[in-house]
Parts: sequence; structure tokens; C-alpha cells
Amino acid sequence: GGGAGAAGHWEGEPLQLDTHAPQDAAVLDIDPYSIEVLEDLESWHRRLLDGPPVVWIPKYGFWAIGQHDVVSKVFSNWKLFCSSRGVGIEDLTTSTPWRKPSIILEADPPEHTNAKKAMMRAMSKDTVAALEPGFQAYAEELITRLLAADSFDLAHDFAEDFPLKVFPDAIGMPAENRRNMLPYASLAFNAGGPENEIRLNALKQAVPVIPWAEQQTLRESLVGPGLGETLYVCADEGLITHDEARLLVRSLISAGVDTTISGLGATLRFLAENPDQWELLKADPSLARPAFEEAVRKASPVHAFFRTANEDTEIAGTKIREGDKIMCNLAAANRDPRKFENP
Ligand code: OVV
Repeated sequence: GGGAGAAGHWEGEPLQLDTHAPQDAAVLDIDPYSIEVLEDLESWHRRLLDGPPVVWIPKYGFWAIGQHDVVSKVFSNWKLFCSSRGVGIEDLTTSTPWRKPSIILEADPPEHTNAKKAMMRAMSKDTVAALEPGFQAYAEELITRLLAADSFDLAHDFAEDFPLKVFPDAIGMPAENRRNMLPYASLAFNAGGPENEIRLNALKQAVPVIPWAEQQTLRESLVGPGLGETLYVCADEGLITHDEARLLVRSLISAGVDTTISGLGATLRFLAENPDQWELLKADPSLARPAFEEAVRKASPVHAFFRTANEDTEIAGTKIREGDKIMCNLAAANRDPRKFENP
């Protein structure tokens, strides 16, 4: 990967913002990346869902969408609304990203196709089924330990602990320094936002662990069979190159634990806040999966990803110019009453 080699570019150039509102655009004067919005996501999502389907955010000069059908349509059309120009606020064709782009997240067909095939092979149904007993055993061990304690921190001791053990095991990573994945993932996710305090802080926390993360992606750093080695076998067989295998291991390390931590934390928090639902789940443990699904619908671990318009086009009647960035708010779409009864 090029992350370590990109030293000196970490601070980036200042974002080149063209915040000029296009004619006739519905304007929503709000900063979606401000602390106030992050602490009151419901109001922001309601403004996206109750107003026009496509709004211009003048502070940064991008479009925002949140209605479920509109977001789905944009996500389904990679030819018009591409990922390869970046899924954050920056256009990768005109900016210097903090690391080499991901070949699975920030890519479109045809380049994306074999990367996805390799990833699907590494996480095939059989592989996932084979992981289950180990995940189960550690879940039992962890819960037994937590129940024996006087108290424990649900976020740190449960939601973070579990994925930070089982997922690096599944990749085939060594046992040391796994908590380094947290600041690294925090930067991987927050890098898509503007250069505010949150992003600068994520960068500051992650810089010391970036060389570690890059090192972990090497084949010789893996300690056994696992998802990582399977990706390198895909390279041995010619499906992808060995450099690409390395970038896909980097994707696992970047995005393998963060959303699971948020999802587990949200599930247990919602159950704590809704004891009637907890009783229902206890009475019928087969509800565990729908309970988890409902938690990640209500509190999407990923709030938004961007797409970039590849040509002049339109969304829900609004004219979109080539190069325009569109913030696709998954978290709002997941709370859209047009799609979900009593969202
Ligand atoms: C932050 C993030 C999300 C999803 C995938 C990746 C990163 C990646 O590195 O591929």
C-alpha cells in the first residue's frame, strides 16, 4: 500500500470548494459534520426526509439525499454515480488522498470486478460457516467473564472486545497490538469528511499506527490460514495481483471491526432502553438476528457515503453537473417512513 509512502501528503492540500449553489437548487444551510448535528442526527435526518429529495449544502458545495428510493437509485447506478472518484467529500481526481484508494470501496467496474470476486471468495459461505464455532466459543468465554464481574463497560468491554478478538483471528493477524485497529479505522472512516476538528483529531491519533497497519497487510505478517492468506492465494492463482491482495487485506483491517462495534453497541443499548423488547428476545432467542438488523437500521454504523456524478444528469428532477458530489445518507434512508412503517 502507498499509505506510508504518502508521508507528507497526510495534511493534504486545502479542499478546493466550489460552494456556489446551482440555479434553482433547494438549499439546506447546515453543516452535517458539525458536533451539533452529530449529537442530534434525528433532526438532520428529518430535514432530509421532510424536505425536497435533493438539497444543496452550501457550506461544502455538495448535494445531499436521504429518501430511501432516491438513495437506492443512486447507489444502484455506478455508471452515472461512481465510487472511483471517492466516497468522501474529496474528488480523488483532483485531490491527494491520505492513502492509496481502496480497490474495493473506491472503485467501479471493470477494475472493481476481480477485487470483489477475491473478497467474495475470502468470505464465502463455507468460510463464514467455518468461523462460527470460534466466534461462538469466544462469545461464551467473554460473556462468562463479564457476568462474573461487578460491572463492565458495554462499549469497551463488550462491543469493542468481541470483534477485536474474533475478526483479526479470522484474518490471520498476530495477537499483538490489535487495538491499533481502532484509531486506524477511525481515520479510514473520518477521512471522508471535511478538515474539521474531528478529522484532524482522527489523523493525529492514527498517524503513529499507520506504519503498523501497513506492515500487517504483508503476507509474511499473517500468522496462519485465514481471510488474509486466502486473498494472497487469489493472487497466486492470478485473479488479482499480489499488490491488490495486500490492498484487500488493508480493507479488512480498515473496515472489519468499526461497523460491528457500532452495531453491537447499538443493539445492546436499544435493548437496555427497551426492556419489553429484551424480554421478547429472551423468550425467543431466534429474534437475535432481526434485533441486530433493527438496531443497525435505527442507528446506521455508516451515516453516509458519497458518489460523484460521472456526467451531467439529474436526480429526482434536480439537475446534477458532471463532477458534483452527492452525499448519500444511508442513516436517513434507514429511517424513511415511506419505506419503513413506524421507522
Ligand atoms: C472506511 C472503509 C469502509 C469500507 C471499506 C474500506 C474503508 C476499505 O478500505 O476498503
